[in-house]
Order: sequence, then structure tokens, then C-alpha cells
Amino acid sequence: NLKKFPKDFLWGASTSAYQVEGANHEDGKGDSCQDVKELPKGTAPLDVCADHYHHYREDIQLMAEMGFKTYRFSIAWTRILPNGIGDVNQKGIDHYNDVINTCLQYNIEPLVTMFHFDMPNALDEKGSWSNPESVDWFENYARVLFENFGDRVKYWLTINEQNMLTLVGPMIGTLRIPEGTKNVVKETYQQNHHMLVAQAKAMVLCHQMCPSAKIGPAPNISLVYPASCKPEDILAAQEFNAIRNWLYLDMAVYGRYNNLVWRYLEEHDATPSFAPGDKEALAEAHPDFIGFNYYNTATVKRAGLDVKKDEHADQQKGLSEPGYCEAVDNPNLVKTQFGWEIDPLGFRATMREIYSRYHLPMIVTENGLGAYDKLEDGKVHDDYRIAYLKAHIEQVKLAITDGVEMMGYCPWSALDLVSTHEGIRKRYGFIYVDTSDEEVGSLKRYRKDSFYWYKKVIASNGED
Ligand code: BGP
Repeated sequence: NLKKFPKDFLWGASTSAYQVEGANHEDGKGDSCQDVKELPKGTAPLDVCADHYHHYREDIQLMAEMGFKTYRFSIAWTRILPNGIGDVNQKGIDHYNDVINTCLQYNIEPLVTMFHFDMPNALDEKGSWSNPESVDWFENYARVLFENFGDRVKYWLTINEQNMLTLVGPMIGTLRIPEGTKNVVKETYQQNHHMLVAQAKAMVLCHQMCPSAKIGPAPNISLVYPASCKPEDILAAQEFNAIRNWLYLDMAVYGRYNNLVWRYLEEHDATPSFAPGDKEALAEAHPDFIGFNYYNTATVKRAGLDVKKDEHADQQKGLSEPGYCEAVDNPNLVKTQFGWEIDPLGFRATMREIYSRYHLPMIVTENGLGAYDKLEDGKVHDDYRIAYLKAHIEQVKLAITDGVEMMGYCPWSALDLVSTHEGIRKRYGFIYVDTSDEEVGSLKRYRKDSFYWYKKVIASNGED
């Protein structure tokens, strides 16, 4: 007795500007923190990526062929405002106008992320999110976006994975901790506070300037499991759930800090300072829906102060919290080629939990399998990706049957692009892009097996 996907369910897929566009010095674009960061050895440079900047028409046409109802992409702040603030770059506006119009021409709703890991370098040099002015910088950028694109974009996402920026920002290359910082936790959570207020102001502004548009956050939400049924592990999992997940959604929806997080901040002498007006802005703002990225769950056991944070942890591998918990492998789950656990049932549990806490419509803004794909005779037989996505889509259906309001599903990624730290060899797309970490290839696009499979899924509205 499974319920059906709603008729207007937004099937699509996602990308982000700095990982897909390339052309990062073209048409007046300013540098972002990603353009100047030192890349891990052997990963593709970001000046080409999938060259979506020049291929977007062809790419959107392929998305239309798959039957996409939505395309989630991010706007590069530095194409619009090369220095983050100040002069607007008309060529950047023209570019995204054309991307948006091309989507609309194919009846694809643009789902636009305002900020996906790419702080303008000029603002990075002014301290990035550690500077209290960052709230105004972001609000100003949001205003320019709403002014220029608000007449056509119905769905906005504020900040991609703010929780990952806070937990592993230096690894992603986005959160900057000033040298000599004595209390790193305090500094980190002050920056996090600025992002939260910036997000709140952007939501308020969106509702004022574009009353028919909808806006929401896009954190990475994954349920945290206790490693055992020991009561202390249960408490540890609750605490890490609060630090990893609920802080961000409690703030976006209710405008207040989660009590367990506040206790953690107090213990680290790290409670953020509120500027005048912050409290009001946080209270006034409200999202229309919750966007969230899901790749897998996390599992923790209670641990003492001797536990170390893993400086090299990526977004999904173990994040331990000294004095609180240690990340452990879940022996019940298998892993991808890149060591990420695969947990479709955890996806349903996560959707249930988010909905029962916030009762807002939800859209999956990322979910997917990174793998080494092989192009042979113009084909990519990615049955492993089909299996992963199929298992997760089944869980969306089950969550809908549970009564969760699901608006859409946008796996990562529409086409192959550069991973946050593994190069282009870690591929996620439905569309194969002929290029590698070693050299720029023909950039020709190929339909993977998953392309044809997803097309059928969309055509049958998730019944096939
Ligand atoms: C998310 C990010 C994306 C994307 C994805 C896959 O955390 O929002 O930008 O890259 O993870 O991660 P990775 O590229 O590290 O495999």
C-alpha cells in the first residue's frame, strides 16, 4: 500500500558552480576562495571542470531529454560581484539569465543555490565569515540576485552545507581560521553564527522582494546512530545529532540555538556574540521548505577527551568530537569505492526525523554515488549507481507513505564534475564528461546507463 509520488514532484539533479563551470577567469569573474586554494595533488584544475559555462545549453538539453522538472545549480557570487561587494558584472548577470531562461524554455524549474563553498577571494582577504560585515555582504549579494532573477526563479537555497563548513570547512577550503586563533571552537561558531544571521536576512529579503518565491536552507543532514544500545552511546548520538544536524535546522526554522549545542558551546567558552538586531532577524526569518543533502548516516560511541578530531575527515567520514563522541564504522553497512557507507534505510529514518521535528515540505538537494566510471565504446555501464539511486528513491516513496511531505529529489550530480577533494575521477553524473584529472579531454558528453534509467523513473513518476 505504498503512496505515489505527488504529481508535481520535482525530479532533477544538482551541480555547483565552482565544481562544474570552469571558465573561472572569463567574462569579468573575480576569484573565489576555491580559485586560489591549493588543490590536492593529481586533481583536475578548476579552470575547466566540465566546462559547463560554455556547454550549459547542451547540458540542459540533455537534462530535458531525461525529463527533468528542476535543475539545482549554484550562482558563482564572483561572476555577479567580482569583488563580492561593489560593482555588478553585467556579463555574469547575462550568463545566469540565459541559464535560467534555457531551463524555463524546457519547463525545468531552476532551483538556485546562492552560496556553494565559493567565497569571493576579495572578501576572504577581509576575513570571510569571521568578519561581522559578512552578514551585510551576503545580504547585499542576495538583493542583487533577487533583483535580477527573482521574477523567474521560484525556488532558492541559501547556503549549501553550512554544517559541513563549520565541521570540516578548512578541508573544503572555505572556512578560514585566522592564524594564531586561541579558541578555535569559538572562532568557528562565531563564523557559523554570522552565516546563520546572513541566511536569516536573505530569507526575510526573499519574502519581501519575491513574495511568490520559496526559499530554504540546504544543510547536509544525516542521522547519527549510537554504536550500541549502551545508554551512554545513546546520549552521545543525541548530542552529536544536535551538533551535526539540528543546530542548523533549529536555527533556520525556529531562530534559536539548540540547547545541547548551547551547552557544548558554553563548555568550550565558545558561545557566539550577537550583534544588535541578530535575535530579531533570526526570529523573523522562516524557510518555506527544507532542502537537505544526504549521502549516509554516521555512527558514534561515547568518548572522552583523548579522542582526536580527524583533521582529514571529509564530509562523510568520521567526525569525532573530543569529550563527546568518537565516530566508528557501522558494521552493518557496505561502503562505496571512496569509503562512504551506503545506507538507504538511514535515508528514510532521516526524512522521518526531519519531518517530525519541523513539519515543512522537504526536497532532497543531494544524494548519490561517487565512483570510478569507465567509458567504453561510448557507453558507461554504471549499474552500481543505478542500484544506489534506486534503493534511495524507494526510501523516498516509503517516507511519503509515512506521511512525510516530499517535494522533490535532486541527486548529485546532473553531469560529471570535480569532487570537493578527489578530482574528477570521483564521478557522480548521469552524463559522462570526457575529461580527466591528468588532462583536459574532448569534453564530449555521453549518456551513461543511469541516464536512460533515470529518464524512465521520471517518465513513470517514480513507479518504474
Ligand atoms: C557535498 C557537497 C558537494 C559535493 C558532494 C560530494 O558535501 O555539497 O559539493 O561535492 O558533497 O562530495 P565529494 O565531492 O567530496 O565526493
